[in-house]
Amino acid sequence: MNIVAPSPTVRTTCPYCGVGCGVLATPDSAGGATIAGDEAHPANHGRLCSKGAALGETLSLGTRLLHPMLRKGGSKDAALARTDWDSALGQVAEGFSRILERDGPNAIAFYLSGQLLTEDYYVANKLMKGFLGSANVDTNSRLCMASSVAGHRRAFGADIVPGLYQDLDEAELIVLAGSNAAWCHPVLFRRMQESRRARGAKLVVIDPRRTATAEEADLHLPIRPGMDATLFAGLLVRLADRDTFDRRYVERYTSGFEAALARATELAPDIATVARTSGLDAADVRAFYDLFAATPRVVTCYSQGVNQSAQGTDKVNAIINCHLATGRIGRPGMGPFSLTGQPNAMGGREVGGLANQLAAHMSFSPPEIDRVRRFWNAPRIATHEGLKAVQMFEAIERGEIKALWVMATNPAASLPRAGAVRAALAKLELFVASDNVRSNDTVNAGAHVLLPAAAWGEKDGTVTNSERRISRQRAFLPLPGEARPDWWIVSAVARRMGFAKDFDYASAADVFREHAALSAFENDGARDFDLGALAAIEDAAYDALAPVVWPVRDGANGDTRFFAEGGFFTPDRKARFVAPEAPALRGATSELYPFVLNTGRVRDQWHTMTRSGLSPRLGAHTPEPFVEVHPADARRIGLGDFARVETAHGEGVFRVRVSAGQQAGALFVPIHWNGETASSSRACDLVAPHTDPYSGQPESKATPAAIAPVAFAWRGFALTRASFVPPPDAWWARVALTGGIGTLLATNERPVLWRDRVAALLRSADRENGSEIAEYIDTRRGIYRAASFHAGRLEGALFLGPADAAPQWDAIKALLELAQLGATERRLALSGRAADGIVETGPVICACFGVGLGVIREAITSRAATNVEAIGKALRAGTNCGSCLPELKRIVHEHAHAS
Ligand SMILES: Nc1nc2c(c(=O)[nH]1)N[C@H]1C(S)=C(S)[C@@H](COP(=O)(O)OP(=O)(O)OC[C@H]3O[C@@H](n4cnc5c(=O)[nH]c(N)nc54)[C@H](O)[C@@H]3O)O[C@H]1N2
Ligand SMILES: Nc1nc2c(c(=O)[nH]1)N[C@H]1C(S)=C(S)[C@@H](COP(=O)(O)OP(=O)(O)OC[C@H]3O[C@@H](n4cnc5c(=O)[nH]c(N)nc54)[C@H](O)[C@@H]3O)O[C@H]1N2
Ligand code: SF4
Ligand SMILES: [Mo]
Repeated sequence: MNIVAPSPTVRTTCPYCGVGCGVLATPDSAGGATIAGDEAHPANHGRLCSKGAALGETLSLGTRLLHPMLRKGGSKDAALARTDWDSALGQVAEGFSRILERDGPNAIAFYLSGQLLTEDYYVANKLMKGFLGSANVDTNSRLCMASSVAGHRRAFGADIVPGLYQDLDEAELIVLAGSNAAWCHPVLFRRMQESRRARGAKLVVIDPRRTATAEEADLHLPIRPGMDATLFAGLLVRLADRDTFDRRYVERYTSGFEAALARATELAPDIATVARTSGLDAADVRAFYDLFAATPRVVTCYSQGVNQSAQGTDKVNAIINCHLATGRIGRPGMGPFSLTGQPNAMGGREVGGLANQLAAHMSFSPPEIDRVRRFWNAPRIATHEGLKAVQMFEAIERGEIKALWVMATNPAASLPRAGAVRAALAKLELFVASDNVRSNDTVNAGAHVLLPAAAWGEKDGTVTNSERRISRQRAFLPLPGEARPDWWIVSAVARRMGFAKDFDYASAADVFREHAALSAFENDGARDFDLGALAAIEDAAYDALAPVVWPVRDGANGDTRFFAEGGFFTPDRKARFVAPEAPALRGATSELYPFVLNTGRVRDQWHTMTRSGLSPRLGAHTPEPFVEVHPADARRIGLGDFARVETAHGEGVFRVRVSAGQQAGALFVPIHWNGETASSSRACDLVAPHTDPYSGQPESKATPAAIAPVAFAWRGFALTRASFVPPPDAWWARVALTGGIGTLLATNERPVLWRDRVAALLRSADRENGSEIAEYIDTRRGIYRAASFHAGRLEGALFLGPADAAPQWDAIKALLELAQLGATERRLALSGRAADGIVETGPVICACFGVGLGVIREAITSRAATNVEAIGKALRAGTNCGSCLPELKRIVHEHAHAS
């Protein structure tokens, strides 16, 4: 008898956001794992948000790229065919060598990602910058953290987040600027909420939209898009003429204060001017300024509403100015705090993965180039900055870059002007993509070589979170198929290009030691980023490495804060105040494009959905792409259920959501949907490529746009076991369901005409093997329904009906989960109506326990549970990860006001 040993639990780190929560993964014997929060991890103390908690649902191999693939003949229309590692690596090495020899280092580029591990990132950066002689290595962090990096470097002389998460526990005022932390950094947001409960800390949220985060705030400032620098300039003016001004700190440790104050006074002489330019109530502005001035323990967190702006760096510096002027930096409970997005956005910055950095927080000054060259023993080191992401893809478009390797990012869906990016990719002579999935918008833009990378759970290495804490990601699953870690893939190519001894790594630990050694090389305290104490770490100690905040050098091992007593990394060791330019959005609205299009995230999806999109739990919260519009605009334009949003760069069709939380004249579209998950709802097709002059980060939050109603006469859905391909002119959006896939449909083609597609829809609808199709046709009302059954279970269903009585799938989708349908359930499969006494679940609010809006409303109206705590007790909603607590509160509130 075989006795299967119980699988050990592995400590690892969540692969989603920059909070960097510790995760306990216990693999099962079927390729999956049970997931729990790690109570010993200092970032989350055991908590996980909805995305982290659902990680177990994203481990299946159905969409994975498991073998290297080549497009024969190099044409983008040729089919991809499986190949072996030897041929694939040979193609990549030979192609890069040939193009480098022929056209020089400006003709090649790597485009990397904050979802790579530090070790992967290090090896890719070293190969390109040290051995191929080009600094055309940029990363999706350019779209994400670049303005914070540039702002930190301008103010501090180095890219440093000065504080720690503990500061949020100790702050008395937390300001969130351009951050929807309740949805995007949920575990950290809960930590803030606890601090409010425990210590009465106040929360101010600065965001044009009334987000789930803003709803929780003591004060929400619905700022006019782009105007943050004015608001913080006004704050600087107020701080300067009060006793909160820290003259000692400013005189000893900073320079440039007078010039910054003079500019601030021009931009924001008084509260009335600030209120007028930033579209805020003067009383709110005053309340914010008074609160900030009166509260020494203040942390200002900021994220993409600040960074993703053509003046993002100025916004960052306008915030930092206020902390420098009050000396509120680097001490418990105070400081400016850039929230990083991706799990390893920070690690990428540490290795130098951006085109304007060289390595280990060194840039392109001659002594630094020489130092890195000697450390690497580099034959051909890059001597100047490379192209930043947007410019890199423009160079591809112009045919100047001829070979590109994309790793762990989906630029054809996430870069501004994504339609043009797709077209540009097709021009490449060599286009290599390393990814986890077989199909995404980038791969489908014509990649010639696909390299199967190890995914979360299979790969091993380190990531650094928002507070500079390095944590291990550890493997708990075997490598599937022929997948390999990214560092292994890059090293194998490097060896084939003739650099065998310099890329002779046997493990992630090998790479980490070299990275740590470089950080300490000729450092002696001159550079902030220093992992010297880890440079000789043994394999076993690396495997066991506990989460640790850098610097990690002898004499500084622990949770270090920076700058309480100066010590900046500028030549004179003083911080710089920076005078911001007058704020203005780069793209001006016009008669043709009168709206400002904002883009961002929803609670339960991650970026282009390649992983979160596999989870039925996560899909239930927001199953379809939408555009959010203010009620007055919706009325004026006569918007119905759907709208077309158009900009100078592209267009898309979205479900309309009318919300008073949106400003008049503004639109919001989520970034997640793409060519794999919807027919025509790609946010980045619409976005302008305007970039910040210092950081190169695009203004992804403010593109001039037009919106117009779109009418679909018929609506419905398909439920299938495998994906369903709707006809080309239908609108559709796809979502994972337990046991299958749901496709939401809208069409102008009469439902009965869809009958022709039923066979394709119901894959196993083959009477000979016992499948049967049942149909319901009502030509007068325009209703068509079909369901197919095989061996007693539901194989698929297609429901279409008039738009004003659109069929709902709530009751019927659960049938996909049943192994055997009884007579009632079979009737239900064709009627779609819930049986008496069963409440329709509606859109899922609590992802952890699958509790829908319908059920929550029913509990409130029946008075079974009328507040958030009681709902938790009765339905469990909100009692696990807490991501839905802000929404539960709103639902309770709405009912209280309605009744
Ligand atoms: N659920 C979920 N969480 C995520 C991610 C995800 O995909 N899904 N991605 C992760 C990543 S990589 C990142 S970078 C972070 C991003 O985290 P956030 O930055 O919090 O998220 P966003 O939704 O991009 O944008 C934040 C807010 O900026 C506001 N904003 C727009 N313009 C302005 C402006 O001019 N001024 C101000 N003050 N605000 C403005 C928007 O209305 C929006 O609510 O989230 C991380 N966490
Ligand atoms: N309009 C607009 N555009 C935006 C933003 C916005 O707010 N508005 N936000 C920007 C921001 S902040 C970000 S961070 C980007 C994110 O945009 P992307 O990075 O393009 O989005 P992802 O879906 O995370 O893409 C990651 C890809 O890498 C693969 N992958 C995951 N893990 C690994 C791995 O370990 N190895 C390899 N080789 N592949 C892996 C996944 O399958 C997926 O295909 O989008 C940016 N674009
Ligand atoms: S907050 Fe959620 S997504 Fe972010 S690291 Fe923690 S569990 Fe993962
Ligand atoms: Mo990001």
